[in-house]
Amino acid sequence: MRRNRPIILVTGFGPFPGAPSNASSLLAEAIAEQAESQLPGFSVHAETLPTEWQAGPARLAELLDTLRPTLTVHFGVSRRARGFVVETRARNLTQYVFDACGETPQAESIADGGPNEMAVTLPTGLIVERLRKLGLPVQLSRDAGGYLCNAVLYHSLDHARRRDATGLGPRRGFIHIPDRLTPGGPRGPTRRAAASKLEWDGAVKGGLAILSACAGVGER
Ligand code: PCA
Repeated sequence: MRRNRPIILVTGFGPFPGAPSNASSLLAEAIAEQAESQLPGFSVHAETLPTEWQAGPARLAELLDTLRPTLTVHFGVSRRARGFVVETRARNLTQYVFDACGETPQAESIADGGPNEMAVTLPTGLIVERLRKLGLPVQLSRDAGGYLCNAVLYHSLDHARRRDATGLGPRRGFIHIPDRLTPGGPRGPTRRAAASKLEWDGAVKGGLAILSACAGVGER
């Protein structure tokens, strides 16, 4: 990582019950690798967060405190996603679902007394515009679920809110991608894989376009 450049943090998740390998982690790495040349003014850092109620948010807090990224884009997989799903808010709730180490959330809310919901601070409209221009499938979503993706997004936005009273803090947001996405193409001739409109190369290209849009790089 080069010093003195604004840092972009891109995260994916590790495996979790029902998802023995997680495409979001591979995608975060692939994006970061290519981003260094496409976003030369930035230092891009990829990280895989554990899909665990305790360790996931804890690792995220550590990364945000040490790297102090100007932009953070989180990626996670979704069974329902057919393309890029740009989340627009995080909600202060958890679903009683087992994580990668067999634990369940400790409470029904993420932060006791915290805001019921928080809006992401990425230019979501611009992201949609850029991805559509590339011919990639994309949609906006107001429901990031009740599992670790929503929890990590909530923690990420809450972290920015606490550290930055002006509300003009670092940009942070979340993108869901299809769970069947793999570097070699969709895994097996399943119906879900066939229904996914996003291929690996498009996912990497789209991921880079998302970073460029958020970092204020490229065409207006
Ligand atoms: N997807 C899960 C958690 C980790 C991931 O990749 C979710 O949608 O919450």
